[in-house]
Amino acid sequence: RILITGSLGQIGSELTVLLRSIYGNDNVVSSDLRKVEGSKVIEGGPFELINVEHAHEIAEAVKKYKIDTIIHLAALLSATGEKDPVKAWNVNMGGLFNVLEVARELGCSVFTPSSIAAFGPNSKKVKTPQDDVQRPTTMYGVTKVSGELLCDYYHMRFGVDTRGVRYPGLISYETLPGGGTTDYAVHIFYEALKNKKYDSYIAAGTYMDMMYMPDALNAIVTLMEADPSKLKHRNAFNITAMSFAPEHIAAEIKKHIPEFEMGYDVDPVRQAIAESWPDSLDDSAAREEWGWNPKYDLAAMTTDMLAKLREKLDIK
Ligand code: VAH
Repeated sequence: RILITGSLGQIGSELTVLLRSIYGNDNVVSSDLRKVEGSKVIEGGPFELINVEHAHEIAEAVKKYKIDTIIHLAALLSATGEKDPVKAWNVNMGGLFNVLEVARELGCSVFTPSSIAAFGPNSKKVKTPQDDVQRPTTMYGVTKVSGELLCDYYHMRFGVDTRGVRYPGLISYETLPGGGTTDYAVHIFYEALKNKKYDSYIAAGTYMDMMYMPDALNAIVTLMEADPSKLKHRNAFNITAMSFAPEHIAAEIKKHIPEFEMGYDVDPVRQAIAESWPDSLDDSAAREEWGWNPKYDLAAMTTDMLAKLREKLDIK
């Protein structure tokens, strides 16, 4: 059985539904800090209230449901983390440490995501290699690098089967992301449909790696089912599907909504975070070691996002 932490988040809310469709509702236990009545995550199968800063709550759920795999998603993202770095450290590192300790004691595998945020200003900017300098300048990035090292340690020292990917910005229509830097690429779709205008808080010319949620979810299933003997890396595979700047996604949206107008109202804090990250990743290691192969590029994602959001927002 699988336990997912942070099930009500941007990734968790969709991963829970997907894994239940693959492995069966009762084999996927969702959890989060709080309950949201009526959410598919809660109605569709077993749910537990878990604060990942409390190790015993994780351990109790693992014992209760005989969990063998923990997918640990509960974390504060980059912009939120800069508003409260102490909380970001406590939740991101405290939570991960607790998950790894429970996994070590009770024999679970662990998937937890890292991020392009694990790189910093002196990492190679374009086609950042799988193994490169990592001196991130956000607390979120510090927790991501530390998390990668902690997961490697628990694998090396205790044999815990830890795996993970470095996600780029994730774009989806089910659940709004909470406090990321890349989230302009999600908000732009809502604004384009509702107001035919969007003022980007990230400046033109600022490249970041991005990925559509279906590819992001598929990466978790494929990596967790991969033959471990083929994995030279483990916790921090670079993966990406596209790299673009705000003007590129605006131009793609204009192909569908010609009257859409893109404006800029740059937020210095999130702009500085974005500029400290790579422009693009080299994801050849993931492709070679476990067959990573994204399906959605900017055009395909834009077409699907607009169609799904028109339905969700009931906009013709
Ligand atoms: C953020 N969406 O913006 C997250 C992600 C690579 C970006 O880590 O913080």
